[in-house]
Amino acid sequence: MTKFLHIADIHLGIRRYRSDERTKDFFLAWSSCLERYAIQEKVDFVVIAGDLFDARKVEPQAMNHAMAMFVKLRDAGIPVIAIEGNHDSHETQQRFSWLRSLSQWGYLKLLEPVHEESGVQLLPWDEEKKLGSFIDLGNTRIFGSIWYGATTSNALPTLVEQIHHHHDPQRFNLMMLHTDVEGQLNRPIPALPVAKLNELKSLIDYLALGHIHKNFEIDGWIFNPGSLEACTVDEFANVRGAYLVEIVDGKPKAQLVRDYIQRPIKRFQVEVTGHATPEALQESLFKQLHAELTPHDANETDEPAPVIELSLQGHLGFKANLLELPQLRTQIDETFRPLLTILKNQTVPVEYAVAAGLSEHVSRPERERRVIEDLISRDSRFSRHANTFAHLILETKRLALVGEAPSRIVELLEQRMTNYAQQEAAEKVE
Ligand SMILES: [Mn+2]
Repeated sequence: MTKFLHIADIHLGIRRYRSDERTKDFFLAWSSCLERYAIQEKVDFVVIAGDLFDARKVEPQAMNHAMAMFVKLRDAGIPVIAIEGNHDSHETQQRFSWLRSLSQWGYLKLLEPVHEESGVQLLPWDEEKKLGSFIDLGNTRIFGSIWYGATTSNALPTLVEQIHHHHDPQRFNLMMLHTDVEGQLNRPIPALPVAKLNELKSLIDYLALGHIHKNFEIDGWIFNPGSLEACTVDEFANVRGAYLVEIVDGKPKAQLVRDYIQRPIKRFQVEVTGHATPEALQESLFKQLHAELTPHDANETDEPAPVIELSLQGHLGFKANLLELPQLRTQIDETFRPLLTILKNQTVPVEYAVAAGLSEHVSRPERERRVIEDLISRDSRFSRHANTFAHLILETKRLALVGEAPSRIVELLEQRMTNYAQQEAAEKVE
Protein backbone atom coordinates (compact mmCIF):
# COMPACT_ATOMS: atom_id res chain seq x y z
CA MET A 1 0.00 0.00 0.00
CA THR A 2 1.25 3.44 -0.89
CA LYS A 3 1.21 6.23 1.63
CA PHE A 4 2.25 9.84 1.07
CA LEU A 5 2.21 13.28 2.69
CA HIS A 6 0.88 16.33 0.84
CA ILE A 7 1.89 19.76 2.12
CA ALA A 8 1.89 23.24 0.58
CA ASP A 9 2.64 26.86 1.42
CA ILE A 10 5.29 26.34 4.06
CA HIS A 11 6.69 29.85 3.50
CA LEU A 12 10.08 29.25 5.11
CA GLY A 13 11.85 32.53 5.84
CA ILE A 14 8.68 34.59 6.25
CA ARG A 15 9.17 37.76 8.31
CA ARG A 16 6.20 39.17 10.19
CA TYR A 17 5.57 41.51 13.10
CA ARG A 18 9.34 42.13 13.37
CA SER A 19 9.43 38.86 15.31
CA ASP A 20 12.33 36.40 14.85
CA GLU A 21 10.32 33.96 16.93
CA ARG A 22 7.55 34.06 14.36
CA THR A 23 10.04 33.18 11.57
CA LYS A 24 11.16 30.20 13.63
CA ASP A 25 7.53 29.11 14.04
CA PHE A 26 7.44 28.27 10.34
CA PHE A 27 10.49 26.05 10.73
CA LEU A 28 8.93 24.33 13.76
CA ALA A 29 5.72 23.66 11.83
CA TRP A 30 7.69 22.28 8.86
CA SER A 31 10.05 20.15 10.94
CA SER A 32 7.51 18.78 13.43
CA CYS A 33 5.00 18.02 10.67
CA LEU A 34 7.60 16.08 8.65
CA GLU A 35 8.99 14.27 11.72
CA ARG A 36 5.58 13.10 12.76
CA TYR A 37 3.72 12.54 9.52
CA ALA A 38 6.49 11.68 7.03
CA ILE A 39 9.31 10.03 8.97
CA GLN A 40 7.33 8.36 11.79
CA GLU A 41 4.57 7.36 9.39
CA LYS A 42 7.17 5.99 6.97
CA VAL A 43 5.47 7.51 3.96
CA ASP A 44 6.64 6.53 0.49
CA PHE A 45 7.08 10.14 -0.60
CA VAL A 46 6.25 13.77 0.22
CA VAL A 47 4.70 16.20 -2.26
CA ILE A 48 5.07 19.97 -1.85
CA ALA A 49 2.52 21.86 -3.94
CA GLY A 50 4.36 25.20 -4.08
CA ASP A 51 5.60 28.03 -1.85
CA LEU A 52 8.15 26.04 0.15
CA PHE A 53 9.98 29.36 0.51
CA ASP A 54 8.40 32.72 1.24
CA ALA A 55 10.57 34.42 -1.36
CA ARG A 56 12.58 33.42 -4.41
CA LYS A 57 15.60 35.17 -2.90
CA VAL A 58 16.01 32.65 -0.10
CA GLU A 59 17.56 33.92 3.15
CA PRO A 60 20.45 31.84 4.56
CA GLN A 61 18.38 30.99 7.65
CA ALA A 62 15.47 29.80 5.50
CA MET A 63 17.82 27.56 3.51
CA ASN A 64 19.13 26.09 6.77
CA HIS A 65 15.54 25.43 7.82
CA ALA A 66 14.80 23.68 4.53
CA MET A 67 18.03 21.65 4.50
CA ALA A 68 17.67 20.41 8.07
CA MET A 69 14.62 18.44 6.97
CA PHE A 70 15.74 17.54 3.44
CA VAL A 71 18.74 15.77 4.95
CA LYS A 72 16.54 13.89 7.42
CA LEU A 73 14.11 12.86 4.70
CA ARG A 74 16.97 11.72 2.47
CA ASP A 75 18.45 9.68 5.33
CA ALA A 76 15.03 8.13 5.89
CA GLY A 77 14.85 7.27 2.18
CA ILE A 78 11.78 9.43 1.57
CA PRO A 79 11.78 11.26 -1.79
CA VAL A 80 10.43 14.82 -1.94
CA ILE A 81 8.59 15.94 -5.08
CA ALA A 82 7.91 19.65 -5.46
CA ILE A 83 6.64 22.37 -7.74
CA GLU A 84 7.14 26.12 -7.69
CA GLY A 85 4.58 28.43 -6.13
CA ASN A 86 4.07 32.11 -6.80
CA HIS A 87 6.40 33.01 -3.92
CA ASP A 88 9.34 30.88 -4.95
CA SER A 89 8.98 30.68 -8.74
CA HIS A 90 12.04 31.22 -10.92
CA GLU A 91 12.37 34.58 -12.62
CA THR A 92 11.32 34.48 -16.24
CA GLN A 93 14.43 34.66 -18.43
CA GLN A 94 16.40 33.23 -15.50
CA ARG A 95 17.76 29.71 -15.64
CA PHE A 96 18.60 29.56 -11.95
CA SER A 97 16.46 29.23 -8.88
CA TRP A 98 17.09 27.72 -5.46
CA LEU A 99 14.42 25.06 -6.05
CA ARG A 100 16.20 24.08 -9.26
CA SER A 101 19.50 23.94 -7.38
CA LEU A 102 18.00 21.77 -4.63
CA SER A 103 16.66 19.53 -7.37
CA GLN A 104 20.08 19.36 -9.06
CA TRP A 105 21.72 18.49 -5.72
CA GLY A 106 19.27 15.65 -5.27
CA TYR A 107 17.38 16.90 -2.20
CA LEU A 108 14.09 17.14 -4.04
CA LYS A 109 12.70 16.49 -7.48
CA LEU A 110 11.32 19.68 -9.00
CA LEU A 111 8.71 18.86 -11.64
CA GLU A 112 8.24 21.47 -14.35
CA PRO A 113 6.49 21.41 -17.72
CA VAL A 114 8.84 22.23 -20.57
CA HIS A 115 7.88 25.23 -22.66
CA GLU A 116 8.99 24.84 -26.25
CA GLU A 117 8.08 26.76 -29.36
CA SER A 118 5.58 24.06 -30.26
CA GLY A 119 3.90 24.58 -26.89
CA VAL A 120 3.93 22.94 -23.49
CA GLN A 121 5.54 19.52 -23.23
CA LEU A 122 5.45 17.10 -20.33
CA LEU A 123 8.64 15.09 -20.23
CA PRO A 124 9.39 12.04 -18.08
CA TRP A 125 11.84 12.51 -15.23
CA ASP A 126 15.46 12.04 -16.25
CA GLU A 127 17.36 10.92 -13.16
CA GLU A 128 20.71 11.70 -14.74
CA LYS A 129 19.85 15.27 -15.72
CA LYS A 130 17.54 15.57 -12.71
CA LEU A 131 14.91 17.24 -14.86
CA GLY A 132 11.37 16.35 -15.87
CA SER A 133 7.66 17.07 -15.68
CA PHE A 134 6.39 13.77 -14.33
CA ILE A 135 7.86 10.89 -12.40
CA ASP A 136 6.91 7.36 -11.45
CA LEU A 137 7.32 6.33 -7.82
CA GLY A 138 6.18 2.77 -7.36
CA ASN A 139 2.65 2.58 -8.62
CA THR A 140 2.13 6.35 -8.62
CA ARG A 141 2.70 8.77 -11.47
CA ILE A 142 3.21 12.35 -10.27
CA PHE A 143 2.76 15.35 -12.57
CA GLY A 144 4.11 18.82 -11.88
CA SER A 145 3.06 22.20 -13.16
CA ILE A 146 4.15 25.78 -12.65
CA TRP A 147 2.46 28.86 -11.26
CA TYR A 148 0.25 30.23 -14.04
CA GLY A 149 -1.50 32.96 -12.03
CA ALA A 150 -4.21 34.72 -13.97
CA THR A 151 -3.41 32.63 -17.05
CA THR A 152 -4.22 29.26 -15.41
CA SER A 153 -7.52 29.02 -17.27
CA ASN A 154 -5.74 29.51 -20.61
CA ALA A 155 -2.88 27.18 -19.77
CA LEU A 156 -5.09 24.37 -18.56
CA PRO A 157 -6.39 23.01 -21.91
CA THR A 158 -2.86 22.28 -23.21
CA LEU A 159 -1.95 20.81 -19.87
CA VAL A 160 -5.06 18.61 -19.92
CA GLU A 161 -4.18 17.48 -23.43
CA GLN A 162 -0.64 16.62 -22.36
CA ILE A 163 -1.87 14.74 -19.31
CA HIS A 164 -4.33 12.88 -21.52
CA HIS A 165 -1.32 11.77 -23.46
CA HIS A 166 0.90 10.88 -20.51
CA HIS A 167 -1.39 9.68 -17.77
CA ASP A 168 -1.07 6.00 -16.99
CA PRO A 169 -4.39 4.20 -16.42
CA GLN A 170 -2.48 1.36 -14.76
CA ARG A 171 -1.20 3.69 -12.07
CA PHE A 172 -2.46 6.16 -9.47
CA ASN A 173 -2.12 9.55 -11.16
CA LEU A 174 -1.32 12.53 -8.96
CA MET A 175 -0.96 16.09 -10.12
CA MET A 176 0.40 19.11 -8.25
CA LEU A 177 -1.04 22.54 -9.04
CA HIS A 178 -0.52 25.89 -7.33
CA THR A 179 -3.68 27.90 -8.00
CA ASP A 180 -6.63 29.94 -6.78
CA VAL A 181 -9.90 28.07 -6.99
CA GLU A 182 -13.21 29.84 -7.48
CA GLY A 183 -15.47 29.95 -4.45
CA GLN A 184 -12.68 29.36 -1.94
CA LEU A 185 -11.66 32.97 -1.41
CA ASN A 186 -13.75 35.99 -0.61
CA ARG A 187 -11.60 38.16 -2.79
CA PRO A 188 -12.93 39.69 -5.99
CA ILE A 189 -10.17 38.23 -8.15
CA PRO A 190 -10.47 35.87 -11.08
CA ALA A 191 -9.94 32.33 -9.89
CA LEU A 192 -9.98 28.99 -11.63
CA PRO A 193 -13.54 27.64 -11.97
CA VAL A 194 -14.04 24.13 -10.57
CA ALA A 195 -15.63 23.18 -13.92
CA LYS A 196 -12.23 23.74 -15.55
CA LEU A 197 -10.51 21.54 -13.00
CA ASN A 198 -13.11 18.86 -13.62
CA GLU A 199 -11.63 18.37 -17.09
CA LEU A 200 -8.82 16.62 -15.27
CA LYS A 201 -11.09 14.41 -13.21
CA SER A 202 -11.08 11.39 -15.51
CA LEU A 203 -7.27 11.54 -15.76
CA ILE A 204 -6.11 12.46 -12.28
CA ASP A 205 -6.90 10.51 -9.10
CA TYR A 206 -5.53 13.09 -6.70
CA LEU A 207 -5.12 16.78 -7.46
CA ALA A 208 -2.66 18.14 -4.90
CA LEU A 209 -3.31 21.86 -4.62
CA GLY A 210 -1.44 24.68 -3.00
CA HIS A 211 -1.78 28.47 -2.85
CA ILE A 212 -4.93 29.11 -0.81
CA HIS A 213 -3.93 29.23 2.85
CA LYS A 214 -6.95 27.39 4.17
CA ASN A 215 -8.01 23.81 3.96
CA PHE A 216 -10.62 22.58 1.49
CA GLU A 217 -11.50 19.43 -0.38
CA ILE A 218 -13.69 19.01 -3.47
CA ASP A 219 -15.45 15.79 -4.53
CA GLY A 220 -12.93 13.44 -2.97
CA TRP A 221 -10.21 14.11 -5.57
CA ILE A 222 -9.17 17.78 -5.17
CA PHE A 223 -7.25 18.46 -1.96
CA ASN A 224 -5.87 21.72 -0.59
CA PRO A 225 -4.24 21.35 2.85
CA GLY A 226 -3.78 25.09 3.47
CA SER A 227 -0.56 26.64 4.70
CA LEU A 228 1.30 24.88 7.53
CA GLU A 229 1.24 28.03 9.65
CA ALA A 230 -0.76 31.27 9.56
CA CYS A 231 1.00 33.80 7.33
CA THR A 232 -1.20 36.76 8.26
CA VAL A 233 -3.42 37.80 11.14
CA ASP A 234 -6.54 36.95 9.19
CA GLU A 235 -5.28 33.45 8.49
CA PHE A 236 -5.22 32.55 12.17
CA ALA A 237 -8.93 31.81 11.89
CA ASN A 238 -8.46 29.32 9.02
CA VAL A 239 -8.28 25.56 9.33
CA ARG A 240 -4.94 24.38 7.95
CA GLY A 241 -2.77 21.30 8.06
CA ALA A 242 -1.26 18.54 5.93
CA TYR A 243 -2.81 15.58 4.12
CA LEU A 244 -1.67 12.12 5.07
CA VAL A 245 -2.92 9.95 2.21
CA GLU A 246 -3.23 6.23 1.74
CA ILE A 247 -4.00 4.82 -1.66
CA VAL A 248 -6.56 2.08 -1.14
CA ASP A 249 -7.83 0.18 -4.20
CA GLY A 250 -6.65 3.00 -6.46
CA LYS A 251 -8.58 5.60 -4.44
CA PRO A 252 -7.11 8.25 -2.13
CA LYS A 253 -7.97 8.01 1.54
CA ALA A 254 -6.92 11.47 2.69
CA GLN A 255 -6.82 12.58 6.29
CA LEU A 256 -6.16 16.18 7.27
CA VAL A 257 -3.56 16.05 10.02
CA ARG A 258 -2.88 19.01 12.28
CA ASP A 259 -1.12 17.64 15.30
CA TYR A 260 2.25 19.30 14.80
CA ILE A 261 3.73 22.42 16.38
CA GLN A 262 1.73 25.52 15.58
CA ARG A 263 1.72 28.80 17.42
CA PRO A 264 -1.43 28.92 19.55
CA ILE A 265 -3.77 31.84 19.01
CA LYS A 266 -6.20 33.17 21.58
CA ARG A 267 -8.93 35.25 20.02
CA PHE A 268 -11.25 37.54 21.94
CA GLN A 269 -14.19 39.67 20.94
CA VAL A 270 -14.65 42.63 23.20
CA GLU A 271 -17.94 44.52 23.17
CA VAL A 272 -17.29 48.19 23.88
CA THR A 273 -20.90 49.38 23.79
CA GLY A 274 -22.17 50.63 27.13
CA HIS A 275 -18.83 51.69 28.58
CA ALA A 276 -18.96 55.43 29.10
CA THR A 277 -15.26 55.95 29.85
CA PRO A 278 -11.96 54.38 28.70
CA GLU A 279 -11.34 53.27 32.32
CA ALA A 280 -14.63 51.39 32.50
CA LEU A 281 -13.91 49.67 29.19
CA GLN A 282 -10.40 48.72 30.27
CA GLU A 283 -11.62 47.27 33.54
CA SER A 284 -14.20 45.08 31.86
CA LEU A 285 -11.73 44.05 29.14
CA PHE A 286 -9.11 42.86 31.62
CA LYS A 287 -11.79 41.09 33.63
CA GLN A 288 -12.73 39.16 30.48
CA LEU A 289 -9.07 38.37 29.66
CA HIS A 290 -8.29 37.19 33.19
CA ALA A 291 -11.29 34.89 33.13
CA GLU A 292 -10.11 33.09 30.00
CA LEU A 293 -6.34 33.45 30.00
CA THR A 294 -3.52 32.66 32.39
CA PRO A 295 -0.37 34.73 32.03
CA HIS A 296 2.22 32.80 30.05
CA ASP A 297 5.10 31.45 32.11
CA ALA A 298 7.94 29.82 30.16
CA ASN A 299 9.20 28.17 33.39
CA GLU A 300 5.94 26.36 33.92
CA THR A 301 4.94 25.17 30.48
CA ASP A 302 6.49 23.87 27.26
CA GLU A 303 3.59 25.41 25.33
CA PRO A 304 4.75 28.33 23.24
CA ALA A 305 3.46 31.75 24.27
CA PRO A 306 0.27 32.46 22.34
CA VAL A 307 -0.61 35.22 19.96
CA ILE A 308 -3.45 37.23 21.47
CA GLU A 309 -5.94 38.76 19.08
CA LEU A 310 -8.50 41.23 20.38
CA SER A 311 -11.32 42.54 18.21
CA LEU A 312 -13.00 45.55 19.72
CA GLN A 313 -16.56 45.83 18.49
CA GLY A 314 -19.59 48.01 19.02
CA HIS A 315 -20.20 51.70 19.62
CA LEU A 316 -17.67 53.67 21.60
CA GLY A 317 -19.15 55.71 24.41
CA PHE A 318 -16.30 58.23 24.23
CA LYS A 319 -14.05 59.90 21.67
CA ALA A 320 -12.04 57.42 19.62
CA ASN A 321 -8.70 59.06 20.44
CA LEU A 322 -9.25 58.25 24.12
CA LEU A 323 -9.02 54.55 23.30
CA GLU A 324 -5.17 54.69 23.30
CA LEU A 325 -4.53 51.32 21.71
CA PRO A 326 -0.70 51.30 21.99
CA GLN A 327 -0.92 51.64 25.78
CA LEU A 328 -3.58 48.95 25.89
CA ARG A 329 -1.33 46.61 23.91
CA THR A 330 1.63 47.26 26.21
CA GLN A 331 -0.51 46.55 29.24
CA ILE A 332 -1.77 43.26 27.78
CA ASP A 333 1.80 42.27 26.82
CA GLU A 334 3.07 43.00 30.33
CA THR A 335 0.19 41.22 32.06
CA PHE A 336 -0.12 38.07 29.93
CA ARG A 337 3.31 37.84 28.21
CA PRO A 338 2.08 36.55 24.82
CA LEU A 339 4.36 36.34 21.77
CA LEU A 340 2.48 39.35 20.47
CA THR A 341 -0.85 41.12 20.82
CA ILE A 342 -2.87 42.03 17.77
CA LEU A 343 -5.56 44.65 18.26
CA LYS A 344 -8.34 45.01 15.73
CA ASN A 345 -10.34 48.14 16.19
CA GLN A 346 -13.76 47.57 14.65
CA THR A 347 -15.58 50.02 16.86
CA VAL A 348 -17.85 52.78 15.62
CA PRO A 349 -16.61 56.11 17.00
CA VAL A 350 -19.14 58.07 19.00
CA GLU A 351 -18.82 60.80 16.34
CA TYR A 352 -20.45 58.49 13.80
CA ALA A 353 -22.70 56.54 16.09
CA VAL A 354 -25.93 57.73 14.50
CA ALA A 355 -29.16 55.99 15.43
CA ALA A 356 -27.17 53.88 17.88
CA GLY A 357 -29.07 51.38 19.94
CA LEU A 358 -32.19 51.39 17.76
CA SER A 359 -34.09 48.15 18.01
CA GLU A 360 -34.23 46.13 14.80
CA HIS A 361 -38.05 46.32 14.90
CA VAL A 362 -38.08 50.07 14.35
CA SER A 363 -39.66 50.98 11.00
CA ARG A 364 -37.60 52.34 8.13
CA PRO A 365 -39.11 55.89 8.22
CA GLU A 366 -38.49 56.13 11.97
CA ARG A 367 -34.93 54.86 11.53
CA GLU A 368 -34.34 57.46 8.82
CA ARG A 369 -35.68 60.23 11.02
CA ARG A 370 -33.38 59.18 13.87
CA VAL A 371 -30.30 59.12 11.61
CA ILE A 372 -31.03 62.63 10.33
CA GLU A 373 -31.83 63.91 13.80
CA ASP A 374 -28.60 62.47 15.22
CA LEU A 375 -26.59 64.04 12.42
CA ILE A 376 -28.16 67.45 13.06
CA SER A 377 -27.51 67.18 16.80
CA ARG A 378 -23.79 67.05 16.08
CA ASP A 379 -23.91 70.73 15.18
CA SER A 380 -24.35 72.66 18.43
CA ARG A 381 -26.06 75.53 16.59
CA PHE A 382 -29.00 73.31 15.70
CA SER A 383 -28.86 70.55 18.28
CA ARG A 384 -31.64 72.10 20.35
CA HIS A 385 -34.01 71.88 17.38
CA ALA A 386 -32.75 68.68 15.82
CA ASN A 387 -36.22 67.21 15.91
CA THR A 388 -37.82 70.15 14.07
CA PHE A 389 -35.13 70.20 11.40
CA ALA A 390 -35.30 66.45 10.90
CA HIS A 391 -39.01 66.74 10.15
CA LEU A 392 -38.31 69.64 7.81
CA ILE A 393 -35.71 67.65 5.84
CA LEU A 394 -38.00 64.65 5.57
CA GLU A 395 -40.85 66.90 4.42
CA THR A 396 -38.55 68.31 1.72
CA LYS A 397 -37.67 64.83 0.59
CA ARG A 398 -41.33 63.81 0.49
CA LEU A 399 -42.24 66.84 -1.64
CA ALA A 400 -39.38 66.14 -4.05
CA LEU A 401 -40.43 62.52 -4.40
CA VAL A 402 -44.04 63.37 -5.26
CA GLY A 403 -42.74 65.70 -8.01
CA GLU A 404 -43.48 69.04 -6.40
CA ALA A 405 -41.89 71.91 -8.41
CA PRO A 406 -38.53 73.03 -6.91
CA SER A 407 -39.72 76.63 -6.70
CA ARG A 408 -42.73 75.49 -4.69
CA ILE A 409 -40.50 73.44 -2.34
CA VAL A 410 -38.25 76.46 -1.74
CA GLU A 411 -41.33 78.56 -1.03
CA LEU A 412 -42.55 76.06 1.54
CA LEU A 413 -39.11 75.84 3.11
CA GLU A 414 -38.89 79.63 3.40
CA GLN A 415 -42.29 79.71 5.01
CA ARG A 416 -41.29 77.07 7.59
CA MET A 417 -37.97 78.78 8.30
CA THR A 418 -39.72 82.09 8.92
CA ASN A 419 -42.08 80.38 11.33
CA TYR A 420 -39.12 78.80 13.05
CA ALA A 421 -37.24 82.12 13.39
CA GLN A 422 -40.31 83.83 14.80
CA GLN A 423 -40.72 81.03 17.29
CA GLU A 424 -37.03 81.36 18.29
CA ALA A 425 -37.41 85.09 18.81
CA ALA A 426 -40.54 84.61 20.87
CA GLU A 427 -38.75 82.08 23.08
CA LYS A 428 -35.87 84.51 23.66
CA VAL A 429 -38.25 87.26 24.72
CA GLU A 430 -39.77 84.93 27.23
MN1 LIG B 1 1.37 30.67 -0.42
